[in-house]
Amino acid sequence: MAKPKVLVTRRWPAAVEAQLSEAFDAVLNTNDKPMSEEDLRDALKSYDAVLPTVTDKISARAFDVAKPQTRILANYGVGYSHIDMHGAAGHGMTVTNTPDVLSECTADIAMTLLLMVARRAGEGERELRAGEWTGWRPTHLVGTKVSGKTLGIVGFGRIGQEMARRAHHGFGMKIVVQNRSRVSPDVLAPYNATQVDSLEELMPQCDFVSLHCPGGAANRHLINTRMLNLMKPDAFLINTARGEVIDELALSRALWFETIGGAGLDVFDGEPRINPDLLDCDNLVMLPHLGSATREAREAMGFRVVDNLTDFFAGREPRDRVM
Ligand code: 8YV
Repeated sequence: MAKPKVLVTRRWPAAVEAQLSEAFDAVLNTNDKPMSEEDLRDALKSYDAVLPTVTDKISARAFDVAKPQTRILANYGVGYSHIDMHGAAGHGMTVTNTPDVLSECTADIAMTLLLMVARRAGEGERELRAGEWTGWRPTHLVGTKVSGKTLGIVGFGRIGQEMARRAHHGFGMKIVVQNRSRVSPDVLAPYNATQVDSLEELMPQCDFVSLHCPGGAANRHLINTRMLNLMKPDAFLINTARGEVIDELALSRALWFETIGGAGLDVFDGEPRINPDLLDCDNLVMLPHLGSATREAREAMGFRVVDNLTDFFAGREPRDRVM
């Protein structure tokens, strides 16, 4: 029997590409550029499986194909808001993702941003590299103590829980959680966390707020001017979820006018384009979407995709089916 024809849209870790090439008729996108909507649309016509990443916007228009060949979209990553799920559902496609294997590394990056912005590490590095450091002085780049402070976690899935583990056990932080559904007491207990009913309740009591909810239309601009105004004037906002969750214009104003203490962002609305309003804010640390960027996580994500595909084409239920 012919092997399923599989499109890998970006370069993946070599060990995973090798396995994909062995198990499937895999086509590797060797130029490693984001695919256009047109190319993705064509891909749906000719591949049994498409393996998108966050840079592949599979919009409603891309699904406007009479009889697609594609039966499964095996996403490389946990977030899949770049895939129009109605479009995929309309063609009865299966969609899978790669949860668990990147939770620790993504929480590490959220913690990195939190520490960097609180301790003004980004500002310090920029100053030093610019040759502007004039030496130690008691009032130089004085930041905010992290230990013992209150951390609000928006979205208490796997990554949110890993963030709580680091913050509570490593830094003695008090954890407050907001989640779309009720979190079981057993899940809150290890971090001595309390759940609140709304963001309105969470924002004013936190020294740090870290976003770990899904992106997509439902959460677009969840953090807007109104929410930013509810934050303490010296509180910090961290985003390793999706750029669209924050209204970046509202955030740039809050940073510029210092109505909040600062922010740390790993993701951006319309990335890799960065809203120019953000670039001038000193109290902002920015990273280029590094959440899962470790050798270990990226390989594990790839092998998880291989498992999902293998199960799907063998007629078994893929473990990470999201639709
Ligand atoms: C991935 C991420 O690297 O998994 C996710 O949702 O945000 C990233 O860590 C990226 O999505 C790959 O497609």
